[in-house]
Parts: sequence; structure tokens; C-alpha cells
Amino acid sequence: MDLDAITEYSALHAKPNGLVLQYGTAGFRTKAEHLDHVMFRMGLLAVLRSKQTKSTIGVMVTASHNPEEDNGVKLVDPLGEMLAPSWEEHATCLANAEEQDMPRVLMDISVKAAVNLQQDAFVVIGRDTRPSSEKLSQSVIDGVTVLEGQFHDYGLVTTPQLHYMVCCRNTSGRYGKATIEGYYEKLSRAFLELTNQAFCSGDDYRSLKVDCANGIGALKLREMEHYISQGLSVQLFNDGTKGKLNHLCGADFVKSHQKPPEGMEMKANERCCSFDGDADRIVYYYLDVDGHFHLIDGDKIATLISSFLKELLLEIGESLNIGVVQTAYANGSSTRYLEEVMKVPVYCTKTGVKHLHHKAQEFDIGVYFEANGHGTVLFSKAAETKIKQLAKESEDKKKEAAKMLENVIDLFNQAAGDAISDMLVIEAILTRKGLTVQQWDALYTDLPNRQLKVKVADRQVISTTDAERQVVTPLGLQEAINDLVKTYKLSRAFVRPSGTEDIVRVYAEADSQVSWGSSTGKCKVRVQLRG
Ligand code: 16G
Ligand code: MG
Repeated sequence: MDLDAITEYSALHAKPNGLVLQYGTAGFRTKAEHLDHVMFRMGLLAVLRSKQTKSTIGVMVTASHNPEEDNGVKLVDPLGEMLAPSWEEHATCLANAEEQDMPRVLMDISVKAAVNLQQDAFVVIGRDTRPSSEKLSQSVIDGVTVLEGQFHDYGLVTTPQLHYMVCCRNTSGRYGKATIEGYYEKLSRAFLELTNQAFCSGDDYRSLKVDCANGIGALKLREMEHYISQGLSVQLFNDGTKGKLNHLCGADFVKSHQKPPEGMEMKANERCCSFDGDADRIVYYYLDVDGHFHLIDGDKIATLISSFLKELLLEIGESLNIGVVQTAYANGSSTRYLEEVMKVPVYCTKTGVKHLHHKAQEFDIGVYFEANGHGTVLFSKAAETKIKQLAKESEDKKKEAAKMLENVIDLFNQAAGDAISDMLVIEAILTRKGLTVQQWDALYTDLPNRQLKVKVADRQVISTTDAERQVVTPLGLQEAINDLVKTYKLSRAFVRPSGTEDIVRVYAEADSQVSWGSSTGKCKVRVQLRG
């Protein structure tokens, strides 16, 4: 390691004194102007991680659904998954080291993690469409090159596309070709095979309105349009030509405000969806004939997908186990429907994709979705092998079902939740089953729910257990929640410190919102925070 060169280059990406940031649920995220040193240092860290794992590592520059002025960065581990927890700690230490200490902290990490510095390193980099992203990704490249790592800059890509590239590069192409065309070809082939010969009564099933949050999703969907046009025509809104990224639009806006995005022309009963700013989340929705808005969130997406997969499993007659993974935010109705009607086991993990992803790996088929629309399906190696074998060797209906499952495996991005891939899976299922958006929505009725943010002096005084459903500290808070909750039917509420913002989140649901006070349905819960 050439410490002099590192010190010299680092000075060009100097850390503002005293700034402390944490590698949180979604990497580092804050105002873009505070991130130059973090980017440079994440370039350095990616090289170390690559040397240690002897694999390609990804670095994605994005702040997802945050405002345009923000930015962020996260590292992608060898199989396309989130960075290992011990390296999250290294990332935090490195990002917070004061300028003069940084080379020493870097050395410490390489010793602690037993990195062989002679090993070659390869890093792939991607970025979203934020004005700050290009320069910040150049800072990542500076970090990579000063440690003599090799790199490939994919430029503008969605977050899940970068995860896909990392996975492809580390599995000798078995997962797919590590190019943007390879991604489009793999997904579109599976999508067209799935929708081919499907029952389809007219144009209704074939066109979809997509709100792209004025982000990268628009660019990438435009590029992909002609690959899928035989099976689906997409009409893009908020494509970034006029509006501001994530401003009054996108999946996060639609989910949290439970209303349509600005800039979208919606007619009654038209199927619409929204991506978030880096296209790793998707939610669907429609307006009914009375103009009422209906949201179809990650929970209902998981339900549609699970029921389709269960039907196919029944047809192939294999006892592959399937599990659904949710978080505390999952609507109580969805959990009840999955467990009681569909008889699928449901598990709850802490918020954050890495927790759901990890749990989903325990099943032959693990379906995971956060209510906010981030999710995918994981197939175990054994399940994949079995399905491929059946697709080759069995006959008639069984063969057809196995082939369908084979395409479903290819269509899901198993490295990360992916708005484009999820959208194509959903469209294929709706087409195959001849379901309208209303019929899908009618699977169950969501319990009315509200999510609020509360600014407190120190969110860290709140700690939780039981997958964030119970408060441990401050003492007395859980009792106060219990007292309120027990006065309503089918009610549930929880409080958790955010992992991405300096706030506390409050969630509540019940069978009706009538007694919650005003006609706006605002929850009246007031919690006194002590400690
Ligand atoms: C991040 C997470 C998302 C989670 C959200 C919670 C990833 C890739 N993204 O966006 O899964 O739902 O944070 O945010 O893990 P919060 O902690 O502020 O509520
Ligand atoms: Mg996102």
C-alpha cells in the first residue's frame, strides 16, 4: 500500500472536520456536498473488500428516494447482496477517520480483515441520475485507482442492475451476461416466454402507466422498451425531462402519502405503477370509477406472487417449501391472508433489505417484500436444479408448469429487489391469470393505517426487540402503546428509530379509522419520550 500516495490523494477529497456519518440500512446517505471524502474512501474500501473476497465488488452512488440534493453510496458484496455487517463497521470507521488518521485506519482494517494486499482487485461502479452523482462516482474511482484496483464504470444504471452485474461477474456468467444488454435480454426472454400464448382479452392487459420518479428508471425502461414491446407497452410519466427527482412522485411518495403522484394522467381502472428514484422499489395503484385511490403495495405484490408460485408448485407436484418474509410494516390483513387463506408460513424481520434477504435464503423458495415495495424471490440451488430437471424430463401440464417456473427464476433479480424485474413478473402473472388490477386488489382489504415521523432530541434512546415490534427502552413506552392499542379492534402499533433519517417512525393500524379523530384520519397517539 503506497501510504504517501493515499495521503496525497485523500487531501483532494478531504473530510470536513468533525463530520460523523454511519453506514446505515442503505449505506451512507446525506447532503451530496458532504460526501466527497466518503466516496473516495469507499473506493479504497471496495478495493480491500475485493482483495479479501477475491471477487468483484460493486459501488453504487445513489440516495434512492431521498430528495435530489442528497446522495449516498453503498457497497455490493460478491453475490450481489448487501455488504457483510462486519464491513459495514469498517466502512463507518473509515468514513469517520479524521484526515490525518485515515491511512492508519485503512491499514488497521486490512490487518483486521486479513486482506492479502498482493491480491488483484476489481470494482464495478454505477450511479443514479442526480446532478451530484457523476462527480461523486469519479471520487470513488479515484479511491479505487490510488489503491491500484481495476474497475469498470457502468455509468447510469439502476441499483438492482448494478447488483445484477456484480452477481454475473462473480458466477462466471452463469447468472447472466454482465452487460446492460445481457440484463435486458435475460429478463425480456423470460418475460416473453411467460406471457406467450397467455389468455389475454384485449389491450387492457398489455399497457401500463409507469411513474419513474424522474429518475434512472425512466432511462432504463426506455432502453428496454423494444425488448418487451411484444408483451407489454409501457407509457412513462415523470421521466426526468421536466420534474425534479422524487419530488411529489415515485414509489415512496405514493406509498407514504397514499395518493397518486403528480404528473400522471390516470383514468378510472387503469393499472399504474411507480418506481422509486433508483428503481429498486415498485408499488401499483388505480383509481376506481368514483375516483377513489387504491394502493397495491409490497404486501399485495408478495401475495400475488406467492399464490402464483404455490399453484405452479402444486402442478409440478414437488414439495418445495415456500416462505414469505415481511417486516412489522406489513399490513395485518396481508399476514392473515397469507397464513390463513393461502396457508403459507410468514416470517417477520427487522426493516432493511438485508434482513429480509437473509431470512428468505432459508427456504427452497423465499418470497420477501417490504410493504414499501422492495422485494424479490430467491430460489435455492436445489430448487432450481429440481425445476430445471422437471422442465426437461416431465410431460404435459407438469412440464409446462416447470418451464414456467424456470422462466420465473430468470425473470426475478435474485440479487436485489428490482422495480423493472418485479413489474415484468407482475405483468406476466396478471396476463397469465387474466386478472384485472381490481381483482388483484380484491384479494383482501388492507386495514386502514398511518405512518408518521416524529422528530426527537435523540432517536437512539429508543431500542426495540421482536423484529422492531416491541419497544425495550425507554421504559414505559411499550406499556403506553399497549394501552392505546387495546382500545381498538385488529389494532397494532409500533415505534422504531429510523435507520436512514434522524427521526423516529410511528406506525399504527386498526379495523377502522373512524375513532382516530379527525376526518383526515390523523392518528391522535401522543407519546411522551423520556430518557
Ligand atoms: C432503506 C432500506 C429499506 C428500508 C428503509 C427504512 C435497503 C436497500 N433499503 O431504504 O429496505 O425499508 O431504509 O428506512 O435496505 P427507515 O429506517 O428510515 O425507516
Ligand atoms: Mg431505492
